[in-house]
Amino acid sequence: MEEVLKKISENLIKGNAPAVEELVASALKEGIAPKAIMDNALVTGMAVVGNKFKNNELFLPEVMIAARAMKAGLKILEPVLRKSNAELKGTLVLGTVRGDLHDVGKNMVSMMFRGAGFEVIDLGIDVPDEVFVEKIREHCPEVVGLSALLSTTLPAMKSTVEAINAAGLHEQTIIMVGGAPVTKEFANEIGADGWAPDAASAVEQAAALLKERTLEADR
Ligand code: B1M
Repeated sequence: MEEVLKKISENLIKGNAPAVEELVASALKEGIAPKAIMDNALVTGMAVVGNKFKNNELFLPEVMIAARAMKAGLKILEPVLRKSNAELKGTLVLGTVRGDLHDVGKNMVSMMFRGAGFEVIDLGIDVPDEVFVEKIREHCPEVVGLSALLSTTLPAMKSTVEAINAAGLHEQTIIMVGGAPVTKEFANEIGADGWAPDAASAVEQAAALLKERTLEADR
């Protein structure tokens, strides 16, 4: 691993947000690809934090500080990714479902969609079903993205999909779901259109589903 990527990872694990911000900026200046910085420094650092948390080597406050450092790094990467894709491909309404406060992964999904040319309406965390429904009505997005990180909030994801169906809004939008406990089988079971294991594949999957829909409409 390049030295600067290793340093970003180490500082993220320590929760040193200013250092992460500075190092991400200098990695970009060195010409390292934004995706490499994301995958080989930020995500790898956060994975170490996750494992340490699981093994009781780190506790909640330290995890929160590491998450803040991750966000500081993402903030620097986002405009760079966005600049490379100016053409608007559609709108994404995105949020972490009710009861769930995790937003690092969701923010990465937001960033990748923005980078791919989508306008992203980010509803934040702990989003109730009715807010998803209201915002879909308001923005008529091509894609709706639901994120969940807790096995205990999977039922909230199911109930959001049900609420979108009940409001008659599913025909006009593609529902994508993801997050660590969300499997492809679960996505099928709750009637989501797409599932992706990571932020980059979420964009690819949404683009493929949108293309499929356009072809169907043309037939
Ligand atoms: Co929490 N937490 N947490 N936590 N936390 C987990 C998720 C956990 C796995 C840790 C563990 O025990 N090993 C565990 C869940 C167990 C389970 O349910 N199976 C857990 C727990 C138990 C809890 C609390 C209950 C702890 C407590 O209070 N006792 C509590 C719950 C609070 C709540 O939500 N109501 C809690 C709180 C927190 C913090 C607030 C301290 C903090 C969140 C800060 C924040 O997000 N702003 C936190 C963190 C940071 C974690 C870990 C360590 C890291 C999560 C993360 O940011 N990962 C996590 C352990 C782990 O994941 N190893 C853990 C990095 C991120 C890049 O990955 O979010 O998975 P991820 O996103 C990925 C993919 O999942 C995917 O793309 C991203 C990568 O490209 N993806 C999508 C995500 N959304 C997608 C949507 C898509 C497509 C792909 O389409 C729309």
